[in-house]
Amino acid sequence: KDISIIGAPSDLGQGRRGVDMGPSAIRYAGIVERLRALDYDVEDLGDIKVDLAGKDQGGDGHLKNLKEVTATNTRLESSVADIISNKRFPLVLGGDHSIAIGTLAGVSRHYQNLGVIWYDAHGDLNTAETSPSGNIHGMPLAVSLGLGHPDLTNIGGQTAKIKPENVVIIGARALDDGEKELIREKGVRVYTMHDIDRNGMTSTIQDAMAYLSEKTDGVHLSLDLDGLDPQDAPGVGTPVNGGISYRETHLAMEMLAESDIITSAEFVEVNPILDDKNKTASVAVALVGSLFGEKLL
Ligand code: DIR
Ligand code: MN
Ligand code: MN
Ligand code: MN
Repeated sequence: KDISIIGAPSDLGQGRRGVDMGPSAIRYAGIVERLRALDYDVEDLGDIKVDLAGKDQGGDGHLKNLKEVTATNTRLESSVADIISNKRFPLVLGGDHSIAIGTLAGVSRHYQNLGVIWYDAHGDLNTAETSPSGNIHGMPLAVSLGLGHPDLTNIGGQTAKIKPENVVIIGARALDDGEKELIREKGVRVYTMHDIDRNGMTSTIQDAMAYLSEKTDGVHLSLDLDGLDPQDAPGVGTPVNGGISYRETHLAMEMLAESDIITSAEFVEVNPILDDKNKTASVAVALVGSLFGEKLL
C-alpha cells in the first residue's frame, strides 16, 4: 500500500474556528513519520485550497457557507479521485466533517458498491430541512446518499455516491429527530453507544465487517474524533459525553487492519485550539498507526 496524505483545512462546515488547523496539528503529531516507520511509501500532498476568509459572509442560515463548502469539496473530490487513479491509498486530514462530501465523491468514482464506516457521536444525516444548526458538517452522510442541496449532491457527478445499506455508523449518541427518521426509512445500520456497551467493540466491529464485506468492493473509514469520549479526545468542536474509549477505538482500528478491508480513510474534526497540548491530534496519529497495522508486540 502506498499512501497519499491530503489535508482539507476547512472550518466552514461548523461555527467555531480552529478546526482548519487540524491538518497541521496532525502533521505536527507525526503522521508521516509514523507511517514511514511501518515501511509504507508515504507522500504528503499538502493541503487543498480553502476560502477561509469567505466564512460567514452572508448566505443562507440553513446551509452555512454553502458556496465555500461546495468549492472546497469540489477541489477535494478531484484530488482524492486522482490519488486512487494513481493506485495509492487516500488518507484525508480534516478539517470539519463537511469535507467528507468531497472525499466520498472522489472515492466513490472508483467503486460500484462502496461501503462506509462512519465513526462518530453524530449521524451527520441532516439536510437543510432537518438541521438544527445549518452547519454542513452535520450533513455529509446525507449528501453522500444523494439527499440535500444539489450544489452538494452534484459534486463529482452522479447524485448518490453510496447506498444506505452499505453504511454503518459506530458510536452514535447524539442523533437529531430528522436523522432518526432517515435511519429508519433508509435502513442505515447504526451501532449506538448502547449497542457497543452491551456487545463490546470486538463483536461490534466483527458484525460491521461481516455486514459490509458481503456486498461492497471497498470500504471507506470516516473517523470523526468526537466519536471518542471527550476525555480521550478533547480537541473537538461538538464533544458528547459517554463516547468510545481510546483503547476500544484502537481495537477497532487493529481489527480493521487485520482484515485489511479499508481502502480509503479520513480523520476529521481535530481542533487544536480546543485541545489539550495537541492530545487529540496525537490520538488521531496513534489510531492511524493501528489502522495501518502497527502492532503492540
Ligand atoms: C448536529 C451536530 N447534529 C448538527 N452535528 C455534528 O448540527 O447537525 N456532527 N456535530 O459531527
Ligand atoms: Mn428559517
Ligand atoms: Mn461528524
Ligand atoms: Mn461528530
